[in-house]
Amino acid sequence: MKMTFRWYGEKDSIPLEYIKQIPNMSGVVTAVYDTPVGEVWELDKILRLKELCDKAGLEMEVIESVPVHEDIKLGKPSRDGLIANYAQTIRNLGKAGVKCICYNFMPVFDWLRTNLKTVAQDGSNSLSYCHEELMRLDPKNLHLPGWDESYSTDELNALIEAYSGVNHEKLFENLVYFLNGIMPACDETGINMAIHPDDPPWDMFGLPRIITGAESYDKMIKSVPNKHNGFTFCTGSLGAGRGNDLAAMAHKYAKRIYFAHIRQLKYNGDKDFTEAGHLTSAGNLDIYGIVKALVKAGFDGYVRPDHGRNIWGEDGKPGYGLYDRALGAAYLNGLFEAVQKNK
Ligand code: CS2
Ligand code: MN
Repeated sequence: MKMTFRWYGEKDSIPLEYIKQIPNMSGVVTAVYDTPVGEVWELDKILRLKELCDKAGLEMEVIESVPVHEDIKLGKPSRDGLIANYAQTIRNLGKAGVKCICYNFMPVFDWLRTNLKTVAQDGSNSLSYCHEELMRLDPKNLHLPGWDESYSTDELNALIEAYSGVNHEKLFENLVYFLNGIMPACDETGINMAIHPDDPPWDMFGLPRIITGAESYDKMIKSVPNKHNGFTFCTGSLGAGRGNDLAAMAHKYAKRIYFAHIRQLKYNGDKDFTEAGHLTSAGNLDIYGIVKALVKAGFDGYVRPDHGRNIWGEDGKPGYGLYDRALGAAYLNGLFEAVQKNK
């Protein structure tokens, strides 16, 4: 296992030096943020990022994310050119020593929450999701926490409309088409693709979501058996689906899980949840059981503490402050060490 930490590049308020000071930190998970989706990431930009990491004594072996253009998900004719660009980005990342790319295939939106700063009794705050509140929003005039800067209302409506002809099967076919198009670049560079599950794992505003649990994992492996087609096992995303047995999934897919995002949820009702500190005792997911299942089944990938709370007065990017994620990393280091020694 290699412990990593997400870093939003030079604009991140958390300096690499601080990240390096977290015990057992092998590297950062980052991305080139100023290239429009669909265009090739220039080698120079990638190497500049790598140089910053090198100087801080941190590896840059994991990228999160190389975003997938909506035209690829929609299966538009322009997709072939966009897939060729994606493959070129993979080759450029390979030249910089990248080993794993996290991506997702969610239409229009990535993660969805209804509140980014839900205050807990102890004064900390975290992200939360309330299904009823989301259902009350006007789908023609959507304003979602964290997404208002990404699209204008017209753009958003046009994009949602474009998906009316894309059901779950079609979206999955488009994913397979995309993967088959990039696997040669992965074979050449040795890079593993690690799809992030849908967050939360159910349809939203009539938009299909297809990476929701064990069935989706089986279908993906069957459709694209190449070993470079693998998973980002995000416990918070999958764990919002009450039917997912995370320890069983961790055990079954350990060798295809190239990247693990570990975080905790506290359930409120059937679909609702609030994100919590990483400890097993802080929520409903058995973090210890998940780590144990991963280790016992031979998991050898990258791990990062996923979303943390804002604590100690920090006003960090929602989910991505320094303190609680550092505590999460420390806790996960302890769990991994204990489980490994008892293996
Ligand atoms: C992440 C996702 O912050 C988060 O919620 O887990 O945004 C993740 O980076 C993407 O879905 C990966 O493509
Ligand atoms: Mn995640």
